[in-house]
Amino acid sequence: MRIGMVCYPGLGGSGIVASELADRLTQRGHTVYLFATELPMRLPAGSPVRFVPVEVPNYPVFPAPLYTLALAGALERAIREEHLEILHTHYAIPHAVAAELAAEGRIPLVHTLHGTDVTLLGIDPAYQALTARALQKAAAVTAVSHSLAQQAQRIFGVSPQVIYNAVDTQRFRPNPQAKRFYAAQDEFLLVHASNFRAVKRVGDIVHVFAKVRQKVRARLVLVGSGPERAEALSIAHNLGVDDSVTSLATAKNPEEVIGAADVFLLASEYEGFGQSGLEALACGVPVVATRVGGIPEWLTPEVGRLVEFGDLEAFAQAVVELLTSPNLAQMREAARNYAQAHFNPDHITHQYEQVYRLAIKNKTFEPESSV
Ligand code: GMT
Repeated sequence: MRIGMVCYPGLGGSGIVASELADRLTQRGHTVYLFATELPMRLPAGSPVRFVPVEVPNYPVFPAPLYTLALAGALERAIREEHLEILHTHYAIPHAVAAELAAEGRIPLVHTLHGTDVTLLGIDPAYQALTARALQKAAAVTAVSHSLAQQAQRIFGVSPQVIYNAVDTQRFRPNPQAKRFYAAQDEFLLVHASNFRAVKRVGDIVHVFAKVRQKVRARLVLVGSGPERAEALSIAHNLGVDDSVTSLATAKNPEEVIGAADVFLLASEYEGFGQSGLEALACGVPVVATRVGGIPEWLTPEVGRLVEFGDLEAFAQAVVELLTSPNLAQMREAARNYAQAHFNPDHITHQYEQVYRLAIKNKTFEPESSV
């Protein structure tokens, strides 16, 4: 198939899912054009995916750069000149509307919902109606968890097919020998990785860490960067634990740190799926996370603990319980086996291929009316 794929290029989970999927599709013989404003960070070096940069020209008359229109223009051109057979967008806003504008019923559209495109931006009156219309007209809509699919039904009136995210267990693997770079021999290593947006509640992670430190010797590594990073570090300072907190803002290979951890922490207020937690499991690292969104769909008691959002005392207790559990080694092994068995990239790529094939076969995407 000749597939067009659209994503955001930064450290966000949807860009990671899209880039890795695009690459795997090329390995299975498809031609994939990946549209983004910059080369997506997780696109493997040397990948045969054809990256199409979306240039967003600005002009003093415009109140802001016209990303949606520029993207639609790039997609329209590729449909005509590269003969795309299907277009798959990641993160609905504004990609679903841009794709519809570009395709006008000529090729089927598939949209994957990831999280805040439904729960936060999806309920914004500025975006809701047009996004709902675009999703309803699509050949297929998928969501990364059942929880998110239910929200999409309520907010956009669509019934997405659930396709869980995959994890690359070659890349995300145990790396215990690196622990010595971050913690002393008698210290536990706790790791959190994210894009430090408010929804990730990194401040809560630091509060939890301070509580854990009252019980066991431990260090915290914060991997990644974003708007809440400075605030999180200032909380560490105010709580007097900054000496035990390391911030790796520009880690190129987060898996090397995550793979060295004893426990991974995810305190989010919401997660459509929670990709970083799954990556930790693949590294053989048990996860303590909040019971929100799609997380309870993959975080089982055999590989981690769920705690109620905002209950920092219970969070810290769960972390200490795991760290001091005689079953920790067993749990580590179980975590990796579980990630390998249930979130296998080949299996998940095949699920998307089936969605594409069906969409192309059922060509029910003619324009509703033509002028
Ligand atoms: O929805 C977002 O916040 C953005 C999105 C992204 O692009 O970073 O992240 C979402 O997609 C990931 C991949 O499917 C999920 O693992 C994340 O849970 C989800 N983030 C949120 O829902 C907050």
